Amino acid sequence: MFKNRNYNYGIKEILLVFFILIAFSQLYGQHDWEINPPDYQFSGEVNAVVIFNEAEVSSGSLGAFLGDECRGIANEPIYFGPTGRYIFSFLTYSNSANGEVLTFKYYNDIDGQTYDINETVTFLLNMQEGDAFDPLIFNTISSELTIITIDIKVILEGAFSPGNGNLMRTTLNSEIPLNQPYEPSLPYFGNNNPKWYYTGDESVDVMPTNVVDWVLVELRDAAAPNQATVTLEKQAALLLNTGHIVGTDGQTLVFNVEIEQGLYVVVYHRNHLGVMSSQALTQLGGVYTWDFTQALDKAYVKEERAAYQNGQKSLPGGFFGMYGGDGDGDGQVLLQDLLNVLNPQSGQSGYRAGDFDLDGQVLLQDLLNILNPNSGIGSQVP
Ligand SMILES: [Ca+2]
Ligand SMILES: [Ca+2]
Repeated sequence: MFKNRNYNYGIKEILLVFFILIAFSQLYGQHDWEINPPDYQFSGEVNAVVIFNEAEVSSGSLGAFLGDECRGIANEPIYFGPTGRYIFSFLTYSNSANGEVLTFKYYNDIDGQTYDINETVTFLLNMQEGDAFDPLIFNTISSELTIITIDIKVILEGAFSPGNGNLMRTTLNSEIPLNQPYEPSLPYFGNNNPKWYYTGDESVDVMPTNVVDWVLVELRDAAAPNQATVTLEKQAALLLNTGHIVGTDGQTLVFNVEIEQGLYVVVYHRNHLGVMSSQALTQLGGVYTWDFTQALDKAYVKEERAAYQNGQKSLPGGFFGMYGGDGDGDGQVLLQDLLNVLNPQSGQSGYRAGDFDLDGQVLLQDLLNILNPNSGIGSQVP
């Protein structure tokens, strides 16, 4: 009896310490990992140190995962006196006695970021992977995200009107929406998949008077332009009458990306054909610059279209710009742009897809000066 009471008291004490530990650990872990151990039949122990920036960490949290599913959490490492190392010691869980390959993430409480761990552990019932004296070594996969600035210059054929040091007119300025226009309701004039569809929330409080229109800037990373099909990052931005593209803050565009091979830039406009840089951009003092307006071959042309050299259009005065006339955003100037876009909007004013010359009205000139001459042209963006 006496022994029994003593025993119960001991459990309560242990539980109290346990709950204090849990409460305490929750002060540290700002990650959103969760696990409910009773959901699992089997467990196995992992003891590891984490290397971050070439040094073993002494804080933060370590999580085990199967896909997106959390399978164990060490909310903080334990200091192990004999070796002076900080060990993440925790149970991982599974309903398969063996064979599941667990991946790991490290939550860094100092920068508030989560990092993938390079190593994996194959779960085995009652396993003990590593111990305090000889822990597993987990390496964080370093993130090379860097802030870069991008200075792009481009002309929209429809707005082209050089003079007074500028390249385009801003006739449409008062009609330009304050929110980026690249997330229209679909289908967009019969097209379910506009090339430039983008759900970002870029907006301005007031549209600067030197803005021609919104454009969409997309960065790609590839070893060669014909392989540049994977998007790194996109941003809706403002095209100025000088041809320069700026962010909604009026400053040079800023991106936070990891460039592994070569940086290619794509510029889209809602009713002009997109263009991609024909070469990887190089940087000078952290600024990546590309001027599409200087030469025809600044815009990439697919290999099978090389003979035509029509990645963009030759304009009067030795300038080069994006072809107008793609009203439905499918990357081609075709009959549908006349039938589905221009014709139904004929005579309308405002911010219209069929207003290819960006003068605020859908008129015969949009057909005669832009759509007809460009009929049959397709975007060369890969
Ligand atoms: Ca089209
Ligand atoms: Ca017009």
